[in-house]
Amino acid sequence: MAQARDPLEKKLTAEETIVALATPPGRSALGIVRLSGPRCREFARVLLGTELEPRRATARPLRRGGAVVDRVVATYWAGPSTPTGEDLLELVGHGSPELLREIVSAALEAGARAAAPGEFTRRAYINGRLDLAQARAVGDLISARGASARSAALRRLEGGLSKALDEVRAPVLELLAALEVRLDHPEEDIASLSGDAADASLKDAAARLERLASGCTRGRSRREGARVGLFGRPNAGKSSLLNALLGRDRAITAPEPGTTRDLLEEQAELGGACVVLIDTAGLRADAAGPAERQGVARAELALESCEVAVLVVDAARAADEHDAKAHSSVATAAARRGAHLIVALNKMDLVGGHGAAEGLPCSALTGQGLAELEAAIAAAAGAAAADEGEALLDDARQLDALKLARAELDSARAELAARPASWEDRGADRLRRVLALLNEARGDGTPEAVLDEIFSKFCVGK
Ligand SMILES: Nc1nc2c(ncn2[C@@H]2O[C@H](COP(=O)(O)OP(=O)(O)OP(=O)(O)O)[C@@H](O)[C@H]2O)c(=O)[nH]1
Ligand SMILES: [Mg+2]
Repeated sequence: MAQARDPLEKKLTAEETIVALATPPGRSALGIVRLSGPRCREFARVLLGTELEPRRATARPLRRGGAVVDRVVATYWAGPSTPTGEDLLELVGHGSPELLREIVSAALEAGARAAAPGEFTRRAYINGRLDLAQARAVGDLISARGASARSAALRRLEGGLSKALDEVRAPVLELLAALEVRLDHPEEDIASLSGDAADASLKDAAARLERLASGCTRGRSRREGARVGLFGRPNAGKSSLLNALLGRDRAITAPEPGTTRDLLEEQAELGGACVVLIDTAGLRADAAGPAERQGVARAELALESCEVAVLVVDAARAADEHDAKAHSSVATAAARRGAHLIVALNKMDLVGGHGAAEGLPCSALTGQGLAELEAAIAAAAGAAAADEGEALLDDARQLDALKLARAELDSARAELAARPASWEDRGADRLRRVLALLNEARGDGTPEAVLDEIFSKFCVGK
């Protein structure tokens, strides 16, 4: 578990006990009102008229101004081994919005303060129960759409970043300790540290850092879903396929070629994968007029940014040279960028028997082959997310800290090689800086404004 952060910040907020509805507003079987802070136990006494035993769910009538509001199940946990690192009180009431509002009001009247968005998670962060990557993962987990985004957020919530940083920290700390003993006690006859051993430790730390940094590529496709573009010749049925995959009429389709001009992006969950589906203008060199030409340019741009390219082919037409050229340009761009290519042979309902071309036969009109197409997109999107690595960290500032730490280690090695005899002093300085940078990479010392921005995206009660 990470250590507690800035003691000043802790003091500023720790005195107040916060309250919020933890379940979505609206009618449901049950609703949960949650409190966190030092006065939870006292509030439980006021609201429920009884002393709660820690970790023991107790059914009690909850009163506001003498009148019973609801019969709730209350559980009290004593900090600091709670999710927020503070005392926690959970009140499970019946799921009526009016009633739950009453419970929150009763807590406010008892002296609690209404929680700001994300404040529970923020307290967990302040109290060292979560590192910043984990705190973000909480938000990602709640908003994650699709199984793969969910499992990625869960992995980050398990604290991958702090663990990975601890692994880098270990050899650095060990070496620094060895150096400091010699620096602090020059009079004592401690065998001088072998240059080889020091270099091995530095090299080890640098290698661990490298592994971590390479796993920290931007996790965009994990958050929003892989970008899946539909490309192909005008009239091939790209917009029709988009609509069929989404299950609703999102894009305009029409019998004449050149219908779609703008890029059209839509989030969707396909076969358990969260994706951003992108409809594009049909690719053709002889676009009619400036709007269509711009559309083609935008399609080409989208081809440069998607992780999965679906080449939509009109299987009912014999391919002419323009088709062949457009198809090969999509395939070439995908191969060059390492994007996954899927060929959809559309309009199979118009083709007698099986077409000769390779790809997934389907029809936007009849729905034939769409399940297979969806599965292929989901598999490619999953593979694209895996290509990205663990994405433990995607904050530019934290990534920079990792890069700087790496540079410090490299400089330390270079200095050690150049001047092994007088290296210890400077080496210790560098290692201290590496440790500070590793803390920064974990999110320690993140400016208040950045924290505000992160936690304000949470919902109240989280
Ligand atoms: N029979 C049949 N017609 C289809 C199928 N898919 C699309 N169409 C028709 O083909 C025409 C073109 O479809 P769109 O979806 O607009 O094609 P597009 O690729 O988006 O075309 P542009 O936007 O002009 O590039 C429309 O008349 C659709 O109804 C299909 O699977 N079978
Ligand atoms: Mg279209």
